[in-house]
Amino acid sequence: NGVQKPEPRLNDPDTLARQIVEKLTYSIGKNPASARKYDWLRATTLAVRDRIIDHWFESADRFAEEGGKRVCYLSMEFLIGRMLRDAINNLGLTEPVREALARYGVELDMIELLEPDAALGNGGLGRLAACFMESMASTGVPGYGYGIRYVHGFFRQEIADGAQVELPENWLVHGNPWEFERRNASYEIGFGGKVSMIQEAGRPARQVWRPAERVLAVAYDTPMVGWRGRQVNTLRLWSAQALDPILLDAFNSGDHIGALVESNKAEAITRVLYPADSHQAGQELRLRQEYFFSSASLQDIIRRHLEENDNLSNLADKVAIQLNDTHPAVSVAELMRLLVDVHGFGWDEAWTITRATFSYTNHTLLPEALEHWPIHLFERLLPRQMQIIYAINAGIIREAAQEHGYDDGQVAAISLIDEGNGRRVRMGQLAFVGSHAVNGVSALHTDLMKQTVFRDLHELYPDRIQNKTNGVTPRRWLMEANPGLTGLITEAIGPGFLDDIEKIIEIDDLADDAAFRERFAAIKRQNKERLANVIGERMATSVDPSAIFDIQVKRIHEYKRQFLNIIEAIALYDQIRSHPERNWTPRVKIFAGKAAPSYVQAKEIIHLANDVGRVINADPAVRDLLKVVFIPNYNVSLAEIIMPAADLSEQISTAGLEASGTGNMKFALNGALTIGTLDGANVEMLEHVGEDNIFIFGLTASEVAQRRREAHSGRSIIDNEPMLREALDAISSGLFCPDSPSRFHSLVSNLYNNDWWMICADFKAYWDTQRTLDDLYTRQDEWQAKAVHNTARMGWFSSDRSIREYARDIWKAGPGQAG
Ligand code: 26W
Repeated sequence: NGVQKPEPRLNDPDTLARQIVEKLTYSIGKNPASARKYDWLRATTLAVRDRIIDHWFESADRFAEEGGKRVCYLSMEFLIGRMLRDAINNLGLTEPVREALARYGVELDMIELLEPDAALGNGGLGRLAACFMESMASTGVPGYGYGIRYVHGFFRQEIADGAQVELPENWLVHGNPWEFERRNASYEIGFGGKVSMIQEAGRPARQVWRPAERVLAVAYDTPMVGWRGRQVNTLRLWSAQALDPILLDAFNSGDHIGALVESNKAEAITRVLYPADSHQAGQELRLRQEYFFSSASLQDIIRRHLEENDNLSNLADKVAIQLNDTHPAVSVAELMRLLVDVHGFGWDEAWTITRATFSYTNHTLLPEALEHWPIHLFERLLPRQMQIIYAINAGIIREAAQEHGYDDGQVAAISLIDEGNGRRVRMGQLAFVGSHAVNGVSALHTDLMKQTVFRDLHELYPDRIQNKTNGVTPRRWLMEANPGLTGLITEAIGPGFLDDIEKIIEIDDLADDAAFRERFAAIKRQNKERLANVIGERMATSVDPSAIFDIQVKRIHEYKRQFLNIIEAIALYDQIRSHPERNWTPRVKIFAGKAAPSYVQAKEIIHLANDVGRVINADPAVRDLLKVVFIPNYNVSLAEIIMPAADLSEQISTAGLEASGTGNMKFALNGALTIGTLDGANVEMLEHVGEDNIFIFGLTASEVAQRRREAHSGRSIIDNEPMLREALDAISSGLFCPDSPSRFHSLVSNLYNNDWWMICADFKAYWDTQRTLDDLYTRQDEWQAKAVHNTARMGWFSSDRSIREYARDIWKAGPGQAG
């Protein structure tokens, strides 16, 4: 076609060194002698980026040529972390880049640390979206991520006098070399205003929405490089801008501040990520964010479709849109509006297209996390979408009553409008009815979806819910985070597992090979030393790498039960002091994670972990048999250091509450043993690694439900369990917080009063299991054999497998799918 193809780029260190220096010179204006580390990072990024762009164009051309079905993954969060290491690993450039930089005395590992994390997410849901983007590119699915370009990502956490302090995060201050602004891809997004019926001659009457406000959504694209660079997909993030950045009338009449009010208000939409992952914010700005990115994404999808097709009637054959939780669920109403009001479709045909296009993933059953918007707010901000939701609801109710004979009670249960709580729109119900497939993220979670939140809709549409167990990308979470282990496995079984992670099972028999086990253990030891150094540097606490590294890292939440873990630490402290003669196995209990700023109990748990650590770590009586450390500011980059360094992974949520978990998978893949409840994906991990290689304790989900029905309380358990009672008494006495002895009183009294999270109920089983692990750790051969089995048997938990299942069962897109 006459377009000149760029010369293929060579991947040898000479070529790379030349290109990096060229970037340094002509893009950054430095020479190798004057360049600082940060300049080298930028130059390296730009040189690597050029190669990615070549692959990116190739991928785009290929999709256009093939005309296959595309997947659009709509997510309010993408918790990506650093990008350079991932990009060069997937391009196979790690060693040549390392060597190229070494020629100038620059260490790749050092400059990588200067890249800020892209922390556009809270936790599990956002990180899953990032793993899925990488896996779509790696498995050949034409995937487009759509989300929000927050100026401020997830807050930075500092610990001051034991308490969490939130500080703003500023990842864009030095610019972002990975993104490309696309001025040509920008759309108007309306809010508020009125809907009126218009009747034009010779056409059916139709509704027209005239928004009172409009803002511009501007696209920023980031390439997502798949394994071996075979495919590069696009993450498109929307930034809000005012249509008129300065109101000239106001400015000219001297009101310089007033002239900027509009643009401030518009830009506020994408200024900051909401840091709550378990309570609905309920604020107007949040709903604005949700609609803003939903509408922009749909307008973009429609525009591209119409560039390649005559009309929208075949939309569902060409695009699958995945809703990552209900945050983009307003898309269901918005697509209906665009089809009916803007593109002239009849209601029924529009509804068929909409349902065939969307699918929805649920990530939580916690009632307080389910999104529901007050009708008055919804109506004021999105009047036409509200009308459409009423109309969708009427259709569903008609179907339920006429075809299935539903009575009023059953109708109320499936209604999109919750009449009981001051009238609200239930976003889960909207996402469900607007989708052809709805999925949970682990087998247990999917079962519970059918039995609880979606019981009535499941009855009405029994084929709609299916399971898609989560996974994690082995590139970031094994190869990049644990090069030592990757090298050992490659030596043992060859590099085949890098392309097909399920081949990692080939090391399973080496669990019986003493020499292999020793090398496996030696790598774990190095990774523990690396983490010990981080702990030493950041917190001036020394920890002994020969102790068990017992780690719980994740968002802080009552249902995740960091409190149970801390109570066990206190009980152990007490026992070590009372029985110094016993043969205690040294342990380091490591915590990290952020609490939502308004979540009082979660912040108290952080405070307790820090207070307990201060006392225990300073007590000579424990003789370093026990340490408790809380590492501040948990993020993706810290996780990459932590996961490979764990002996023991804590996955101890109250059964039935953790939808899946993905940290559990990262730890086990890196050879940690798991202590955990029968919750989320732990259940399937048990099936894969075998019951000898995982340490399960505690109530099951149905036992928890049963106890809650019986209004179980902790008091009688505490009275009969001296170790638990003494630990709680120690907390209540102010032993860990002499400056304010009542600090943790409410945390403790909750246990006596109702023990909602079953901490008392599970304490003894947890304690006993921990002591079994103490004992096992003294038999290193056995422990390391189990660790090898864990790594060997975790291949199934790759996000490549998850993505292939979505592609085959839900999207009908990607390699091997018609379309
Ligand atoms: C509206 C406030 C809000 C924001 C985010 C409520 C809920 C969320 C997310 C759904 C919370 C979340 O991240 N859930 C986690 O999703 C992971 C990926 O599927 C699972 O592995 C975790 O178990 C689940 O807690």
